Amino acid sequence: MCINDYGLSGGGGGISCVTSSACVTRCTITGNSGKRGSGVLNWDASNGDADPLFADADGPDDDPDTIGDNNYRLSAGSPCIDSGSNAVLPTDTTDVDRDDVTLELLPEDLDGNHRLWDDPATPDSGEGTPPIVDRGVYEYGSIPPAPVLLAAESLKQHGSVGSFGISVTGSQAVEPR
Ligand SMILES: [Ca+2]
Ligand SMILES: [Ca+2]
Ligand SMILES: [Ca+2]
Ligand SMILES: [Ca+2]
Repeated sequence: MCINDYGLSGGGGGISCVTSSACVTRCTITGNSGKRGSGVLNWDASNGDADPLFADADGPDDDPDTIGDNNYRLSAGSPCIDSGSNAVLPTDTTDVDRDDVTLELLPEDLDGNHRLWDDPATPDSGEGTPPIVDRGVYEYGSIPPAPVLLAAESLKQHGSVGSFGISVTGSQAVEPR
């Protein structure tokens, strides 16, 4: 979630607890302003407020409020790389990789690249078995999953003539042979 110059009614910053008590873990919130109200923001040591080093947070038009051109992908050295928690990855309820498996962990980031991906140049500071998920919706340095053969309507022996249909999933180019 990215919020720029956001003003809550009655004051507060990106997070303001009035009567509730929010618990925040493994998040990066930068530029947050003061707390108001009687609620408690449970902010543990896993969080941070360092600049996430987005590739271009205000986009080519240099305006953070025009989000269409803003680029929230991470840059090298971002504190968000390999610092998330694999345990809180949601399941793939909408089957983003179209493999008919919805009980697996979300396999792709917003670009369709591997959601769990290690940046070897960044020490892992997150939780889980490596590779560690990044904070945010993009995984730094990740690549698209390899195309997977989902089904073949029929199989032909080498040298035989005929046609059959196949379906694949993935975002890399596939060369029929
Ligand atoms: Ca912009
Ligand atoms: Ca990662
Ligand atoms: Ca799936
Ligand atoms: Ca790493």
